[in-house]
Amino acid sequence: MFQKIEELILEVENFKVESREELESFRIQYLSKKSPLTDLFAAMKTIAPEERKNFGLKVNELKNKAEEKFRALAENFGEVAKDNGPQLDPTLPGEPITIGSRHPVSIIRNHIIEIFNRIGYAVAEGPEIEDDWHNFTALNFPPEHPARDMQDTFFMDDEWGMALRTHTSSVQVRVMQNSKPPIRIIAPGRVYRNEAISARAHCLFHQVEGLYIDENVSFADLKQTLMYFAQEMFGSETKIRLRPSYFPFTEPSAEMDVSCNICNGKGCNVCKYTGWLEIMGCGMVDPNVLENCGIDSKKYSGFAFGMGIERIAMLKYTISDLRLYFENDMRFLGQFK
Ligand code: 2NL
Repeated sequence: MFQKIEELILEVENFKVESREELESFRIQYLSKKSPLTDLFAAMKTIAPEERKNFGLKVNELKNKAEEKFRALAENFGEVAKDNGPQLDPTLPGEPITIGSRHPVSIIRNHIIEIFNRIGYAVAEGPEIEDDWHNFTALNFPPEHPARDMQDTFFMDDEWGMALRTHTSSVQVRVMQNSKPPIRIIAPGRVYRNEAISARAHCLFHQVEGLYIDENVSFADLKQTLMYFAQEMFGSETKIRLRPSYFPFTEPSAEMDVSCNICNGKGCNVCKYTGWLEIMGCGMVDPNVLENCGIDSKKYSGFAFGMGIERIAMLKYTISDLRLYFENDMRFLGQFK
């Protein structure tokens, strides 16, 4: 038996392979089911136990030699095949790739960021899971204040009152605590409310808030900044109007409307025949808020504003249902390039 294996090893070593056909006969002769290897492995059982180990080693040596030779030769012929001319025609047009597109919320968010970058606003970010102080107390919502009811969110039952932030004002609070005026930032991001999902409400939406603090910042600066924004976003003919409003963190406060860009102010069902569309809230930062965040309210003043990105996108693209933003329907998403 051992003698036979030695002979087979020599045969493998000396086997001449000069073509693909010869390589195939080598494979059939030494590596296929019909090769002596199959019989040798089967014979293992019949070998006396004290000789079995050596026998096994020898059979494996044969197997490895044959496999190695086959692998090396196959590679060789592979090389030759390439040199003989490619199987692949590189002049054929490529497989078409479907190119994705940005989500409308991302497109509008980037556009808002770009508009404010141009006038010196930097982007600030912060945690979506926020403590009670940064989301409410610092912003002049004392515990038990009724304005907290309007911003019901998802609370954790812990000692800090951790909750999903209801606005990105909490990011601005952190910036005020950690830096000195002048401060000029916008804070884009996800915010949460405890709302049943409908065409007009969602428990998750996206906001951009802005904050400008320096010496002598006035309501006129607020108005001019927001007019610049409105005209960059909706077109240079856009008019704005400010209506008095209330927020716990600003005084005075206002809602800003832009002239309806669908009917040009003549009245249509999007603007409900008023000619105006509400797009954001704004106001002068309440001195209490500045003091809470370690800024001297005698020396500094500032304005802040906040808008919902979905709302701006709805007006730009005439999207009628908020749920479309979150359903990931490709027929909807593919329309915004
Ligand atoms: C809205 C209204 C607003 C602010 C956000 C703000 C932030 C700080 C201090 C004072 Cl740190 N104010 N933000 C001010 C007025 C309105 O958002 O309707 N957002 C969707």
